Amino acid sequence: MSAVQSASAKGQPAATGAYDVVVVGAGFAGMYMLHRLRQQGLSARVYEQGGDVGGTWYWNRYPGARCDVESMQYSYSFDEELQQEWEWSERYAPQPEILKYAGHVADRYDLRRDIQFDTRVDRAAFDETANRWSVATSDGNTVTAKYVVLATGCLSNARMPDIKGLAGFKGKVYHTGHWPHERVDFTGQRVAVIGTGSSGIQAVPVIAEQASHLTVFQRTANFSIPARNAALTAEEREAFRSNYPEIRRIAREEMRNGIVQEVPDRGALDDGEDERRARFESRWSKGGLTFMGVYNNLAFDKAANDTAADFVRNKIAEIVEDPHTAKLLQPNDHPIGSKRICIDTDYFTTFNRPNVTLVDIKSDPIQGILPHAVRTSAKEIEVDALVLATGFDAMTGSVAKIDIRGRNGQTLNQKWAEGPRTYLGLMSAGFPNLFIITGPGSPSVLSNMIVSIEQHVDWITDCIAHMRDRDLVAIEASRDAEDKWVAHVNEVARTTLYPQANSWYMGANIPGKPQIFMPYIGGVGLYRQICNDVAAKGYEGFAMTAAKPLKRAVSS
Ligand code: N01
Repeated sequence: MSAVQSASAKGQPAATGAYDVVVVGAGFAGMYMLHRLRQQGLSARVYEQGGDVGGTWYWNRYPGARCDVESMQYSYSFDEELQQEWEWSERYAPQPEILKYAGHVADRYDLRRDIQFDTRVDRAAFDETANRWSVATSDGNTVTAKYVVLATGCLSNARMPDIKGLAGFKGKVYHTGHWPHERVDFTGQRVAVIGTGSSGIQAVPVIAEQASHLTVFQRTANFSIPARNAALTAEEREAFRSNYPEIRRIAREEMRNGIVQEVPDRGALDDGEDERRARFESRWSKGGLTFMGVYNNLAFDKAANDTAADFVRNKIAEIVEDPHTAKLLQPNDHPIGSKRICIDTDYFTTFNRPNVTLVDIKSDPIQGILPHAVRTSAKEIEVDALVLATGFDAMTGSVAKIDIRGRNGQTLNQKWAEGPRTYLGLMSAGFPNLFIITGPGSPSVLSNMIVSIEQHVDWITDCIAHMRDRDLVAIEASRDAEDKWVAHVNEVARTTLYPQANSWYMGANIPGKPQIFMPYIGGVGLYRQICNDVAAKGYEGFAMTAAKPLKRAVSS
């Protein structure tokens, strides 16, 4: 079935002609963008590669997938009725429930009628005379729009590892970021999981319960904190609901990462050893991302960071019964939190199961995949299924797949060859009327994504309304403002321990990708203030072009 047929089969009209805005992606960013544009009376067309809304939650269906931000906070705040009516079942929502929520939002605001599914945007070119984008899609259509908004997601371009022989493997191969829609049952199978980031760490305990044997191939050990997931009680839900507007305001304005939590009043070295251990212990028992918020200097001071890292390493040694396996599972090559910290349910305990083996591929690298086995330099391990939990070409990968041409035909990929360059993460000089939601140079992946998405969408909507009200036809980031912003993003990152890890934040997981710290680490509150100030000063750092007056016809 062609994309056009499939779009119309879903009751959607095929794209016609000209729109005010084309939005790329129908995840949480694209859906809210569409809603806000409609409220402004603007015409919008959304293109989505997947078969339905949900973005990252549409694709990441692997066993054990759930959000690491608590569900009462990982949800839209733009409509009080919506946040009052939705009933989250658990502290951390499982993927199917988040996808159901996305579907509910699409129904509630009747979004799907302007979304064309199963359709990729292949090319977008800016016409400097008309000040319009021409957008070509995988169904063979081309439409035009005054603005293009990239709501392509930060972790949506799954990365297949370049391992010799992978294509010749005779069993099933799965990628966590591109999981089948049908239920996958590993019962009785010998399974290999390659990769121990957040996805692998969530999937391993669930797969271990099904598989006859599970072999986990670990290149880099990761820090992980227990989620302590549980059903939400009516009282817990009510505690949020009765105070939602204020909780959301605090998340937006006062929290670095957009997640309301206790704010630390001291650094790790301000406490003696016993007091420090007690505090870490209390956060470990509570579980979740807030572990890193116990002290205010864990992201900045290596000696402080070491105290937290040692605490977690000791926990791993206590949990994992085999001392050799425990040693391998203890991360020792990066500060805790400098790679995205993982949140798990029974990850380390899983290595006490008789049907689970850990293979350290740093000391015993994978040489290749055989038709029925994984071969390392020391051994061959027979497996029936391969699970690749090898991550994403993060933050820029999905944008790079689109052939985007701005002024003078320059492509965004050419411009970003040495690393992404944006002003505020929102626009890139030379690409007028092209907005990015949670792009590189904005807090995005270092924050509660929905808080950052709503802030970007609201800012972009206000900007478009401002342009319309003043009859302006183009907006573009200035080179100077962009250079200063890129320098600032790097400068702030350098004050932290983050650049010390080979993380996907740095692009270090993709061979050949320029290594630059991509997200803005200044915090969502400060960042929001900067964006608001820029707008209040008449969009300082952006050049805006007025419509040319129409030439009068000369009459004799
Ligand atoms: O990907 P990753 P992910 N041979 O890049 C290994 C979000 N997320 O999908 O570290 C062997 O973190 C790689 O090894 P190394 C979250 O923000 C959120 O797990 O490069 N191994 C690493 O172990 C997260 O950070 C949630 O040495 C190879 C792993 O694969 C982000 O998504 C859940 C390899 C990749 O880890 C990405 O997480 C899931 C190779 N060729 C994801 N190539 C929640 O909300 C890579 N690896 C809870």
